[in-house]
Amino acid sequence: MALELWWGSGSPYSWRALLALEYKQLPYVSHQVQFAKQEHKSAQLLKMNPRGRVPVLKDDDYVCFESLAILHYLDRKYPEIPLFGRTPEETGTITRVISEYQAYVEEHVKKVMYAILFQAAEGGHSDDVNRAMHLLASEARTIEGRLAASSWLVGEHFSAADVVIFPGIQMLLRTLERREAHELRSRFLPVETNYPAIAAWIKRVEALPGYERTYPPHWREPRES
Ligand SMILES: N[C@@H](CCC(=O)N[C@@H](CS)C(=O)NCC(=O)O)C(=O)O
Repeated sequence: MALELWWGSGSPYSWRALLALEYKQLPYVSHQVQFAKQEHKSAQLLKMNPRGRVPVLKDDDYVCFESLAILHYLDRKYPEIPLFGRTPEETGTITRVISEYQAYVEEHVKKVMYAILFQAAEGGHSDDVNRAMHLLASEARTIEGRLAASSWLVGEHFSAADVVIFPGIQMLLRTLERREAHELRSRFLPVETNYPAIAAWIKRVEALPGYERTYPPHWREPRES
């Protein structure tokens, strides 16, 4: 039986699962769910993931959800092209970099995205959002430092650290391009000037085989603003 993945366009967590499958060169049946039609809350999906969220992976009878769990499952089940390192030390560092991202970065990305996409403020962002941007700029400096020293976030190979962090950074950059973010973006954009090593890393990820199949389809459509 084939691997099957249910995913949504623009979901950074779904993007992780897609990147992992493509990087590991695993054939899979792709089921894009339409958030607008609430397809992620269908009986079939709720049966697999009672939280009604994507991504959801199915491999024969085994169902896995939560993007990080999916990455671990795929790596244990299909170890040929590893995502969690080739040595215990690499595994430790990859896991640490992911943990740091989850502990110190992700909530700020979400805060900025929420403020720009859903509160649609044109200016006068709250202290909270400005603080989140300040913290993000400092965390991005750390990531920039890692990428100035090596091609990938950990070691000489693309890894789960890149898979986890890349979609979050892409979401942030896309959010900052919006008109409503004009007061927030100056520290970040253009990324090539402010964070040249991150910009070069984005290009390296984009050049990976199969990357185009992971790119959120609705991002190719013209934007409202
Ligand atoms: N912690 C989960 C988060 C999954 C998640 O929140 N997915 C969002 C899309 S980005 C979703 O399905 N949201 C639908 C909803 O909350 O109703 C993971 O890592 O997979």
